[in-house]
Amino acid sequence: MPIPVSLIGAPTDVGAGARGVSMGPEALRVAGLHPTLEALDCVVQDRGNLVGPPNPWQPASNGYRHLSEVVAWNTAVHDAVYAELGLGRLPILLGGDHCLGIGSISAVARHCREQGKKLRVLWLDAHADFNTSLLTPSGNIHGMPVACLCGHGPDALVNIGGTGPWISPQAVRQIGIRSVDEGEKRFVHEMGLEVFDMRYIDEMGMRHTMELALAMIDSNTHLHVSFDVDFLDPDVAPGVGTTVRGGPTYREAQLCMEMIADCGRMASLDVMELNPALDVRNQTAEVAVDLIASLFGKSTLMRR
Ligand code: 6HN
Ligand code: MN
Ligand code: MN
Ligand code: MN
Repeated sequence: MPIPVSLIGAPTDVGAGARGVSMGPEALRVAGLHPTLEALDCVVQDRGNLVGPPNPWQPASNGYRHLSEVVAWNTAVHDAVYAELGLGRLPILLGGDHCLGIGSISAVARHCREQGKKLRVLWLDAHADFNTSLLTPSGNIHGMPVACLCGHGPDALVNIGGTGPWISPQAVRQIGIRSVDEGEKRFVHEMGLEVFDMRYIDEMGMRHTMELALAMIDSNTHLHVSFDVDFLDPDVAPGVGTTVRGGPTYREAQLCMEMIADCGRMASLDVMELNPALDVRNQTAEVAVDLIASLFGKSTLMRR
């Protein structure tokens, strides 16, 4: 059965600490995302790019940079993702910085709430993105989306598209984490987030990690994958704003994506933080497209 997929571009960097991820959607298109998915039995509609306010490049105020712009962009993302889910389509959000995970996942959670579905969120990232205005070292809201979705953030973001909090920490599995701020670390433990950090992956391997991260997913579970491209080791993915050494290799990342595909429950996806301004010859976008192909069932020998 072909999978109906919708591409939604969100060309903004209002939540980030470096400019350039606003060019991410176009870089993914140039790297051939649309034809790649079609070759994998998806029926793809590219909805084009959302529009929102420009990046005013201001310092933080009350612990947030660009809060009103971040709210505007996330509102647009929420509405677009929610509409695609209502059409029975699988939305792929092309970021854009990771603050947009708030709009995307709130829409997914709203859809699940209405459909009586369970939600599992896989957060593939070098960072936990669990800061609050009091904990953040930067004020950049791309470091806060998971906390906001769990109810710890400004009302305008916690209640986007309805009455939040949209998820509980128990719905989330974080994979690849290797950079967490001091206060953020305490808050992650306090809230009981399940984190498979790089130390865990080093010791136990990606296969065991993914078996646990995907455990208890059943036919009534909506699996959302939020893929921050800085999840990957900078050797294979230099084109991101916040590189952190020691991430998954190309093969480890492929295995991660292949195991997600095998579970057969992925129903929405974010591809975030790709920064063409820091890339060389669009190689990071190409790697991302390659990994997305694996998420949709491309594998070396076997077909689904
Ligand atoms: N991302 N923890 C740092 C901060 O400023 O809060 C970095 C966040 C990076 C966020 O890559 O999506
Ligand atoms: Mn549905
Ligand atoms: Mn992130
Ligand atoms: Mn990150």
